[in-house]
Amino acid sequence: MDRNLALNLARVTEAAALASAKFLGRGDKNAADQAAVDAMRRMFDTVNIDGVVVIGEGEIDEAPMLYIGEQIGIAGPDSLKIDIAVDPLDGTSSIAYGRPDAVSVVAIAPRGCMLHAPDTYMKKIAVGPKAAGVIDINAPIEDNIAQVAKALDKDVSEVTITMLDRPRHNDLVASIRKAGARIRMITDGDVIAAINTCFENTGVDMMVGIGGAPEGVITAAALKCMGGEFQGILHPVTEEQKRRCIEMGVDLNKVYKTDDLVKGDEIVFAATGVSHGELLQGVKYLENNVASTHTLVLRAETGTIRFIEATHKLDKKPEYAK
Ligand code: VTB
Ligand code: MG
Ligand code: MG
Repeated sequence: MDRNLALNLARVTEAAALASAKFLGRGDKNAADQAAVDAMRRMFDTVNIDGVVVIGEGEIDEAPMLYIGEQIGIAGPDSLKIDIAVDPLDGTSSIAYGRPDAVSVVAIAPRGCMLHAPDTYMKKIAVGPKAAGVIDINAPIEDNIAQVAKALDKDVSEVTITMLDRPRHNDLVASIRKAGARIRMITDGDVIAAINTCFENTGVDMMVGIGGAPEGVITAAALKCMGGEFQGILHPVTEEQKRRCIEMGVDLNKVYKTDDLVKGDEIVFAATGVSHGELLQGVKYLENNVASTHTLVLRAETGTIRFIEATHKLDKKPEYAK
């Protein structure tokens, strides 16, 4: 895969971040999401790829842009055939209510390498590279905690687990407390929460709990690039969601491991901070109509982890990208 695509992916998430950051704290999550989707879609039109959206904003009839199956990029006869997974704004509520850790994310892999995940919930567990290989989503949480503590050479009381703050996690919380580990709750955004496990300075060792399945694929792409581990089990709630899973040919009992979600190592991933976060700074507005962005770019082939700090002269940008 052309390594320069990595910079183009950063451009795509930067554009979505710049467009949606203006809505911080303004109470309108749909407007923020729409701005991110529009900007991302327009920027993709400048990239030389033959892409198909595999993880996107929904079905063709419900999403005018970045719908599943949409052709993306300026495809020529020599352009790369790829699968694209996008979440132009993960954490729409975080933006609407001025909370941390909203991000814009994109992952790509060669055509046929990404799981077509239904828009249902997924039970998830994720760890960084030092604890890769020791987790098992079907084992009791206390066993996973013990394994991770051992792998990280920490006491159980020092292991920090992050999860979405939702009533559906009450039992999980009780078991973790009983085991004696620490919990860091997040209001939204389990993609960046899982990525945080790969960076020691975030203080987070493991991400667990139930979140979106499409985001599970994107998370797996990121963790694979960094040598972390992700496991997920689809968790449809309604009959309609179960029907959708069966229709899409996914196995409701299967543990989807990192490699099942994204095959091979020709993977490129980019995430730009929209609101302020532990790992990525949010978009900031500086003097003279300049804005700054902070982006994480990953490539699985080489394992390179790159942070890109950019300043953008907004007067010089096309309307859609500012
Ligand atoms: C969101 C979001 C997460 O899962 O909360 C969601 O913040 C689903 O959970 O990042 P709820 O329906 O309880 O909000 C994610 O979108 C992604 O997995
Ligand atoms: Mg979204
Ligand atoms: Mg999302």
